[in-house]
Amino acid sequence: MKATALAPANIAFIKYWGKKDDALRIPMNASVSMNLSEAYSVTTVEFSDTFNHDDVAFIEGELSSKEIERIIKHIDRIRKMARFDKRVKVRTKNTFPKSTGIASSASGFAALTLAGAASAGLSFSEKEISILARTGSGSACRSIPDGFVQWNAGSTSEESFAYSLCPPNWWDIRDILVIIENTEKKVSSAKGMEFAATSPCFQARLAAIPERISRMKKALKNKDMSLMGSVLEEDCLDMHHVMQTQNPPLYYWNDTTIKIMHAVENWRKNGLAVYFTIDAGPNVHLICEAKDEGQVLEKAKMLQGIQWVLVNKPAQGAHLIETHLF
Ligand code: 2P0
Repeated sequence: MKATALAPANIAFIKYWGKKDDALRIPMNASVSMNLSEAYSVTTVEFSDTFNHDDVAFIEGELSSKEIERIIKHIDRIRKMARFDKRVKVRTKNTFPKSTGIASSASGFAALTLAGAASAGLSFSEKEISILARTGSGSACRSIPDGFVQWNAGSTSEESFAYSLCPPNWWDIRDILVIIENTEKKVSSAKGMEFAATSPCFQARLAAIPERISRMKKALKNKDMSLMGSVLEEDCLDMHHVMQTQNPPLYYWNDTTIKIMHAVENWRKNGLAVYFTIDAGPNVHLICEAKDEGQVLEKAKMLQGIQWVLVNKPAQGAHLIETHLF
């Protein structure tokens, strides 16, 4: 059977950095994120006895042999659960160019997991799909539930899954994603995370997270942008502080990133309620309420050294769709 899934990328407000189990991708800390409406992957999977080899490809772009290997490894997990050895055809596409530095592994592995499980005839709960997606790429488990999402670290695979805190229409906020450069990142998150515990700041970060998550949930509950903004900036800077003090250190920011961080501070001093967060790359996500979108967008487009800007709303999680890619 052929199945196709659409899955959003997500932006973490409380970030995942460091694993307690590398193979199972069980994180050291819980994280909180929002699904992005305009950055998503669509993936079609078909298992069939008539295929004589696995055939995995990206539509409009190339997949490296390493990426294909990681996808096949995930397909093998699905084959094992389905107790069959049928060969597979996989086609996938993103709404954003893979090389822009927008995390494609979260949306990609979430869509692959849902379409793969459906194509294999496995009827899984949302929790089971989230667990399986996590084993492909950690942050992919957060792209399964709807809207605003929490991923509990857990200490076993069964305990480490994501669930929705609020639906996408709970709060009309924006992630105005400012894309700065289009080169693939030099050190992958997976590689970088292996060294998280070498930072002298890592234990302090882990200790601070439960209270930070409580404040984030309070901000969500009360739709309090000033609280949400201060917590998400605090956690972003804390994660980058850990990255920059790891051995070897990781510097994901460039000159333009830092200029935008200063610009955001100035805009806020002038009364505009906008906050930044940054992942494992130089791009900056500007978080604000819908009412401020116009003003933030106008300012973002005037920034020097940027490539393009993508305006995201909170979005539904991964779901099956009827339009197949082949
Ligand atoms: C996050 N990142 O919470 C953090 C912020 C990057 C910085 O999740 O090894 O691609 O596949 O589990 O999910 C990126 O890590 O890593 C990530 P793997 P993943 O969004």
